[in-house]
Amino acid sequence: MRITRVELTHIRLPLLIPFETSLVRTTEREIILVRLEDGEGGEGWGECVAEERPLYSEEWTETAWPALEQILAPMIVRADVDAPESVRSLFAPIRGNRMAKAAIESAVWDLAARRQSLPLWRLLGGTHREIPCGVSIGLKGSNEELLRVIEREVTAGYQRIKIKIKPGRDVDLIEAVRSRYPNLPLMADANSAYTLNDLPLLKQLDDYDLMMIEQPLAHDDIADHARLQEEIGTPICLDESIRSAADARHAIELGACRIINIKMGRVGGHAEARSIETLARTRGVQVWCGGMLEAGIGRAHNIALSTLPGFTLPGDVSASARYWDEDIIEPAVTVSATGTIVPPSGPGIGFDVKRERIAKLAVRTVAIQ
Ligand code: OSB
Ligand code: MG
Repeated sequence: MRITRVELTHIRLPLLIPFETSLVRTTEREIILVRLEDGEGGEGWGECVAEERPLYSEEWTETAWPALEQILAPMIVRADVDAPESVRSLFAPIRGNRMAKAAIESAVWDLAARRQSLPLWRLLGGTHREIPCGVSIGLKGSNEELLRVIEREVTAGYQRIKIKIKPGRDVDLIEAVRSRYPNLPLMADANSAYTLNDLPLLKQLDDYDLMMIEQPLAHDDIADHARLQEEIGTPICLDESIRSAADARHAIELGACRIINIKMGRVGGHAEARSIETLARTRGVQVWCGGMLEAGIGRAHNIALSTLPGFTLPGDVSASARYWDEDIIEPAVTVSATGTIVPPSGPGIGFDVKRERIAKLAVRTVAIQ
């Protein structure tokens, strides 16, 4: 297979409701979309999950764009890509830039699946015919507002609720949610807001029967998480710290986590995500699919990835209507009354890309051939 053309489109897409974490309040996404052509009428789509500022990771939209345009797109158009698995080694000499790499790598997977008339999830080796879904709820103005949002999501059928916490807004939030919902599958994501000095507070969270605490300590740390996991009963789930299968192995071997949040973009693509899934499954570590406020193309890739056998816990993959007034794919992603998504049966990502809508949202576009 040859990639004859790479089209990059930067779109601006306003969120229906601002999303606030310990790091940032996001009101509008700046997303780079990748469209590949094989010169034989085939196309493949990918979405770069880099954010508007380098807060969650070093990568952001304005570093991903030149990485894609000047480095990765020229590499892929010059290469002979025998299989989507080989893109990982093609890009291996380039350090970092995982989100940019994943945008192209995932588009190659979509293209390959379409060329074989297979759903992407089947090509990836997925087995689940239905994936369990949770929601990630940002920090809100008050506990009452947070409880109203949780009420809505629980009524919609979502199987677990993740809330964001930060110093000063942790125990009280969790206490409020727990007293209203004693049996709710509940977890908290700190996005690196704590240090080992906060040990007394993190120990207190053991009283609330959380499914897990996500990324309490530094974004690039594994060792302190291992020390923390020895001290607390709540399972630690790592997000930011796991950038590769090697990181996942180190974290598992050191006891730094009992659960891993896999984000295809954070680890450089589907092949690396799959390696982490396999490793975790063989070591008895549960995984789930994280989210990065993706538009439809990224969301479709997350759905496909979530069908792999090791993805046993509800992920942060939820309905398009929670994010956008109109998605960039058709049909929009919907969730059943029991909080599940059924992976589509069409070829590739299995959704139609709304090219006119993308053209309307476009801020800049460039083609590399
Ligand atoms: O830490 O999981 C995270 C969104 C952007 C960046 C980081 C994270 C998140 C989320 C939202 O929690 C998940 C989603 O709904 O896409
Ligand atoms: Mg997280």
